[in-house]
Amino acid sequence: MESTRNKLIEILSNNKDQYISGQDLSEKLQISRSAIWKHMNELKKDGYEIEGKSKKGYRIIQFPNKLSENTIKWGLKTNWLGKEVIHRESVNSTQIIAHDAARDGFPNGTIVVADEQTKGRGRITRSWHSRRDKGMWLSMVLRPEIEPNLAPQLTLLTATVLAEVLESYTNIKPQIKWPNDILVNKRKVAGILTEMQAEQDRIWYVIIGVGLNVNHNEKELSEVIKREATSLKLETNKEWALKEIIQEFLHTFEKSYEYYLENGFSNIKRKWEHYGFKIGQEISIKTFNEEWNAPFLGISEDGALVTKTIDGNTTKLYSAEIDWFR
Ligand code: BTX
Repeated sequence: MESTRNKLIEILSNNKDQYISGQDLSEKLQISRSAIWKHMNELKKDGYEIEGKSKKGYRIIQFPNKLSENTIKWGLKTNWLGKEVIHRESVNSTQIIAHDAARDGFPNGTIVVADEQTKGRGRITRSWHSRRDKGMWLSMVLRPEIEPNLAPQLTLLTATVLAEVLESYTNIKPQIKWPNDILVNKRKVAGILTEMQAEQDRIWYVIIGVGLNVNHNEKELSEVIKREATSLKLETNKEWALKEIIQEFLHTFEKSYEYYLENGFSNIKRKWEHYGFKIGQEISIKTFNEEWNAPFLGISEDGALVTKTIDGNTTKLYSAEIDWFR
């Protein structure tokens, strides 16, 4: 039953500019015309808008706002990213599902999307708050032919893609806080988590997880993260269609990723620095034995923070405690 229905949606999606007759549908799906009619009514109940015209047949006009494999694919302009979509209503973490998919041989460009995560992961042992239907909780399976030590560049690339999409699509002014928090008005709207399986000189696969707060109101950003987090809705006073944001993100990511694989990192570095939070300004730095103030000069090819030592020499930092908001 379920699979007939999915097939029906698929056929209608592929024919979106023209009508398809009840007769054709019944032949393709091997079910009676009255069964088709029943399916159509069910789809309408779920929020699909379907036009039925006598003599011409059926045509799909609008997908429901709910996410599903079909709604994500319908109207997606990519060539390979998101051609395979795994959508779940509720998962522990899309990262875990994506790792399983990658190990099971799902192709480069497979994406995993969930309405809700019950154990969303941040970096190290931190967690990521992923409320049902309120944000983009998405992981991508990628199989890049680059050296494993270049993988951090993919995180920086993802951050620039997110910043570009937010700026062009929602008209807000995002900034990237090193290494990869996306801020709007100094509050975190998105985070990125890159995980990989690799041997010394070869990447098996990379999973890039992106969490973006979209339609949360003040109350829905839980107490713990409220003061440091925001959502697109809070910043723009309007609700956003998750499906469209996902599609914009995937489309922009695919283009930037292909460009990066062909041309290297320099363009990404430039873009990252364009959005970089506090670039050119003084920051407070703390390493395990020293504390000092110095200008944030930019990022290096390997994603390190470029700054000055206490003696004034240019240096790269890979990890340090930075007080960004002093
Ligand atoms: P991070 O370690 O930089 O950020 C985690 C920290 O951010 C938390 O400790 C908390 O303070 C804060 N935080 C938690 N949830 C939110 C939120 N919704 N908005 C703003 N701040 C928050 C960043 O880690 C990486 C996050 C990746 C999330 C994606 S979602 C899809 C995929 N699946 C999964 O489990 N993780 C990734």
